[in-house]
Amino acid sequence: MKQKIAFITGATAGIGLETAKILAENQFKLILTGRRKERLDQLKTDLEKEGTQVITLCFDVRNKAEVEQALAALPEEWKKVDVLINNAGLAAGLDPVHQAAIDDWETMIDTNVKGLLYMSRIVSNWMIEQQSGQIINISSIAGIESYPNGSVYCATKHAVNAISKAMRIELAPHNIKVGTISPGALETEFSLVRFKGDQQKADQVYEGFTPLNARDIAESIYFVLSRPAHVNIADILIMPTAQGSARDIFRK
Ligand code: NDP
Ligand code: 8X3
Repeated sequence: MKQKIAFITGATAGIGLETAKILAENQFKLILTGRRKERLDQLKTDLEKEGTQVITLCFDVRNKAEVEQALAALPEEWKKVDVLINNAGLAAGLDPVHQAAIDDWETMIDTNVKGLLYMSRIVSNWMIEQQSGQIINISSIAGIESYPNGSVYCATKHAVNAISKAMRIELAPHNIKVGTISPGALETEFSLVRFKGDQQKADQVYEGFTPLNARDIAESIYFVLSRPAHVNIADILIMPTAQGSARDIFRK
């Protein structure tokens, strides 16, 4: 049977990294991206040792020209992508609109919304050509609820949901599945990035309860990918047991 090709953005850490591992365990060929080349190189070495075929692409999803060039340079055989996981994303800052840094807004919008669109524009055309494929966009509980100080991050994830719903309708006639995964509190490098390297602030986010880990989400992604051809899971909202809503987390 032909091995499937999965394209994962943001595979150098967190959800993307664990998803790469779980898909490698399940015989996928992988195209993995991120901006940190050394991490991509290490991941490729590790996965290839286990027999997985891997192509790494080092680019910034915010840069349209870089995205276009990197994807255009893929060997033709590797453009027959079965699965696209638009995972690269981040929060920058946690501040009210009247105080937040405008650069942070631009970083989040350019990465979480525009980067996802640049990727989807190209890869969905490859999928249309083969009349099959599956796109999973990593959204968030922040795409369903808005919380104070998270206005623009929440807006980007609401946008991911809106784009995903429209794309599902657009691509259904082409036999392409589109869905989202919406995690709640999940310990990765996410908070370290949000608080710009302040480890203490990042650790506080996960104090007093057991957060989700990246493997929890990777397993859900694999569950969605392994459904029969006629089943498309449109969204999964996953929270830690201690979490009731984006703002309500029971801490001991
Ligand atoms: P991590 O910070 O651990 O990983 C983020 C990944 O995205 C890294 O591989 C990073 O790679 C990549 N990335 C970020 N910006 C860019 C960019 N401009 N160009 C290319 N790659 C980029 O965080 P998570 O794994 O937690 O985050 C993954 C997704 O999950 C995000 O979309 C996030 O919004 C979402 N999410 C996270 C939650 C959480 O609480 N952790 C909860 C809900 C959703 P590199 O730095 O090498 O470029
Ligand atoms: C990340 C989860 O609650 O920090 O998407 O927005 S949250």
